[in-house]
Amino acid sequence: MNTATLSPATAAPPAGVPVVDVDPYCDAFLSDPYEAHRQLREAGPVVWIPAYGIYACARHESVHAVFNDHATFISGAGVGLANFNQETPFRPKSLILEADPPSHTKARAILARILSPKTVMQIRATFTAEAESLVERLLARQMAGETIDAVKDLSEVYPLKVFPDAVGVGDANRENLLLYGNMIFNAFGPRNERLQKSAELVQPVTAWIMAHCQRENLRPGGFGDLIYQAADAGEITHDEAPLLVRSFLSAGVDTTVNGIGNAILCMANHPDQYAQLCADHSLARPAFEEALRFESSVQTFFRTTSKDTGLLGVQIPKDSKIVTFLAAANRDERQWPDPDRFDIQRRPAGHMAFGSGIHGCVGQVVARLEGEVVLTALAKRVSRIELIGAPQRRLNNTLRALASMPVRLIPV
Ligand code: 8QM
Repeated sequence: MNTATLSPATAAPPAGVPVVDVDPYCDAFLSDPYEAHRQLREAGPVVWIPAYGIYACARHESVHAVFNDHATFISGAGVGLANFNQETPFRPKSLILEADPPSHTKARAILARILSPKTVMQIRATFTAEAESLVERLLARQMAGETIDAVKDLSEVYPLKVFPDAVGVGDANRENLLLYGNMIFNAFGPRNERLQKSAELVQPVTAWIMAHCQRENLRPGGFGDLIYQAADAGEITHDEAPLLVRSFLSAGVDTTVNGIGNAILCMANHPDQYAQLCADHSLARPAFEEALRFESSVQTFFRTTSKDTGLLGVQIPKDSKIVTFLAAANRDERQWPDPDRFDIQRRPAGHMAFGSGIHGCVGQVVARLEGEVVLTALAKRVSRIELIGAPQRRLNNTLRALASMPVRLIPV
């Protein structure tokens, strides 16, 4: 891949904007981002990161402001570091993520209808049964002497079962969805070695993904087929349908895999909190929500300015890239009391883990369902989650991801 288009490290800092000299894509930052997040918040509502020549927001107030002015802070020029006004996107642009009104509005309406609360009511029983049977199988394997990995055996397994089932994708080779997710979330960052490595594996995976966006490979009545029904009804063209199905396969797996993985890790690291959940299963939803605030799956997204603008006292010229640190906003002491405390009694409404505004996660009802039913299934059958080895992170340019988490599940 060509690295010559990296924003120059020499880009002159704009006058009057605080400079924060961090590399949000180096191993140290990604391994433990929270101190650097604090530094970014402290420096001001809008700062400059010279290594990439970009503006950055890490406070809740500024992240919220960017997401809620979609006319100034556009998505159509890409929501990663690359500016699509200046370079070609690495894949055809998403019709929803990398789009602005009015075309975004049309795509969004279709996905919002498919991923509605009514749909969630229909899939709830199946999603619950799958979570319960998975936990049961893990306990049986553990009883037979196996060590359980809460990532490899649980947080990767569960979404890879229920979500592609709902979309209508066949069983074979679903792990391709994880390889694809790892690549596209790396691709929102710079063209570094991390992206390079994940992209090397991806060519056959991309072909598999595109094949599974075709109607003949999607179960009639599944989410994917419903996109084609919208095309039949004339809401989008038949050419656009596969690209919209691709959004399910891009956004629907690696995000929930890590949302669930991070939530389980929070529970293992905070046994007092897990005990509260075991005592009151109705805390599963707020517990998952707090885990999203505490360890946000998606750490960063970019916007591009459509015009010269001012943001909380800082002047930003047209066609600038601005990175929003969702995860830093979620630990902003200006917004949350004692933000570094994981507390499932907190009701963290207004967290930025699903974004905000017109691009706020359209699949969040399904994501929340998955998190809720997995935590409930655990709370019913497991009284304690003990780490029996150091959890390993999978460093990704955008995701707060896990590679492994060996655990002992203490049955109730
Ligand atoms: C991130 O392809 C897409 O439409 C798409 C890809 C990734 C996401 C969203 C949409 C936010 C989870």
